[in-house]
Amino acid sequence: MARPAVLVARAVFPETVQRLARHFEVEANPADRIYDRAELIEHLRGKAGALTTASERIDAELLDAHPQLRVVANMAVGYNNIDLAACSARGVLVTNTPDVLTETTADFGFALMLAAARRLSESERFLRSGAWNRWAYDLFSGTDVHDATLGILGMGRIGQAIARRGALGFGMKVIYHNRSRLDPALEAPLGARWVDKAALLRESDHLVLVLPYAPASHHAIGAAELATMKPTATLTNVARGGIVDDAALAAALRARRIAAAALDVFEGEPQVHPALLGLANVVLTPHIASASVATRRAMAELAADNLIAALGGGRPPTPLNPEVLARSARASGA
Ligand code: 8YV
Repeated sequence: MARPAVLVARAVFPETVQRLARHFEVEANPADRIYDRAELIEHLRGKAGALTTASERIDAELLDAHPQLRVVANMAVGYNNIDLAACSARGVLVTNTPDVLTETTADFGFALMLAAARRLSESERFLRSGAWNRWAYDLFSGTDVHDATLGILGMGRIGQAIARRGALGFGMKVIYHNRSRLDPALEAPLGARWVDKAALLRESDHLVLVLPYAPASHHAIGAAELATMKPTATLTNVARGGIVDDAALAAALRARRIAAAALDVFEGEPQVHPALLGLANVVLTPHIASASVATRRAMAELAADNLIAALGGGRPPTPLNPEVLARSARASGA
């Protein structure tokens, strides 16, 4: 029987591609060209599976062009690049890569928060420019992180991992807002307290965004929300571009409406709002929160595990729409 064909849409570890090639006819993309829509549709021709990243948009139009496509394995925990309902409606299984990136992403979120609060990038740029010629009592004085109030918007796995770092490592008071409250058994060791969004904005010294992007979270932080934050507060976004209104944030930072921000994700990335680029009090990184070598390997391997299991008729480790599996099991009489 012919082996299924799969597309690895972006460059990944060669070992992962080699592993997939033991199971499938693989079309890889070692040059790491980012396919535009027409190219992606073209490259998916004849493919039963695809290993995608956040840069590939999988929607109804693309699915309708490829009725043979059965599995989309996204190498990311976030999946706002995929129309999950459209996939489910067409029996296409979708998987993501949760858990393996939780601690690495939390490390980076915490690092960004520290960098914003203690003005790390700004002061380093100053030193490198040759402008440092003396100590001064107020040179780059920032805001303390220890003992401060850490606010978390979106208290999923990564939010909880950031809260652990804050509560247990830095003695921070943790407040959070989430659609649903955590189990008290999870709240207790962190001393974490659920608050409504208005209180979260008002009370946080350092607010970290870790919620998934969805139409409902579009511009969850805009001018109105920023206006209610403390003028000494910092804002960190390791979630998705579009959750913050970047233009409104730039205006708030310029007006010192809040003290500083740190952003790893942007609306329309890799484009960055030009107003942000010109500001000293914002730390900007190119969507690298999950980028430790070990974690990126684990993400690639988990995406491959998912493809291999799903196209082999097994149960993939991390399905997003397992109802599709149940349906195909029924259809095959399994
Ligand atoms: C990925 C991420 O690197 O997992 C996510 O949701 O944002 C990052 O870890 C990126 O999305 C590439 O797919």
